[in-house]
Amino acid sequence: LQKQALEEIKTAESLNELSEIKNSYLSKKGSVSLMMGKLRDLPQDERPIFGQEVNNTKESIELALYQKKQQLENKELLKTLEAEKIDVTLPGYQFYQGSVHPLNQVIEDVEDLFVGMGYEVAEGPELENDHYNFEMMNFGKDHPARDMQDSFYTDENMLLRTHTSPVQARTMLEKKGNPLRIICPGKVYRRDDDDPTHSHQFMQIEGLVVDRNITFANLKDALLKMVRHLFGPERVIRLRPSYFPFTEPSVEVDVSFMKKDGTLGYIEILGAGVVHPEVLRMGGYDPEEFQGFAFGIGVERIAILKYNIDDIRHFYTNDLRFLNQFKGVN
Ligand code: FA5
Repeated sequence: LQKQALEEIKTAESLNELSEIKNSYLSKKGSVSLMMGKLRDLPQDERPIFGQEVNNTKESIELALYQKKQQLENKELLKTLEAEKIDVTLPGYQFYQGSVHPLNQVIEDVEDLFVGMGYEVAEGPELENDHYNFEMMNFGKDHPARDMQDSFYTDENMLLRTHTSPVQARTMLEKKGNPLRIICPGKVYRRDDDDPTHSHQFMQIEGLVVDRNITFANLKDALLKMVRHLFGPERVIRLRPSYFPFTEPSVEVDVSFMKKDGTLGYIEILGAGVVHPEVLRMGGYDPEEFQGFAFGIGVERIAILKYNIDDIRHFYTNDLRFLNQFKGVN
């Protein structure tokens, strides 16, 4: 029996075949078990020797099965490896890698600069309450300056924010009278006609610092640091006195650029000023103790100047011929 089993195992060609062989010898009704069953029919004194022999047979079959199984498994593994061989000399697939949108590159750059100066990044909703967008920013209900930011209202009280300044009010209330430094990038919306430097939806980065002993000099320092960081020392900047209901005094900052005809032009990149005492008071700060400065940067305008773009609309048409030029710029 043992000889026959070992012979069968030796010639088995697959794992399936091997498992059938195992069944036919070792299962409950297999030959080895049947043999063991014969034990009862034998005289008492022959039983131990017979039992021993059947056990030996069983063990040698098990061992042979085990060895053969390993051998067959190795063979199959080799077969799969052979079949799945990779030809490293074949040309690879091309992966198309995206790039960071130029406006996000500007935002990340400005954020990094201010975070390095201790500012926190804040956010606010794009669908904003009239209360935060205007009233907390010191525009009364019929304030004429509301016309400066012609708005998209969704109902009487809600509108698409016209600037990132409402985040100033939200942050002040959140900080409950404690000093703060924030930078807040985001989308804003106005009923402006689209042209090469205006879009009805554009991006701003708001900055706000509230602390003790803050003056206009701190604002000028922050703005100059930013402009130099973005454009280098050779650009000319111009500070113009301006008006916003939420800052006093207020300025607008223009940056020079070379026009197509070779003459110098200026593009307005931001509005800024010293926070109006009324805005501080509404935000929960005593203007006798605290002062602040704030600015709102036009992100597209920065990108236009930095990368010499001739039309703001390029940023929103998702033309890959345009976008691919910004791969790895930052
Ligand atoms: C404001 O929106 C003020 N909230 C800025 C501010 C913040 C002032 C904090 C003082 C303190 P203004 O409307 O000027 O201001 O817009 C700010 C900047 O956004 C502009 O300088 C310009 O760079 C950009 N901007 C304005 N309108 C558009 C537009 N339609 N398309 C693209 N950029 C625009």
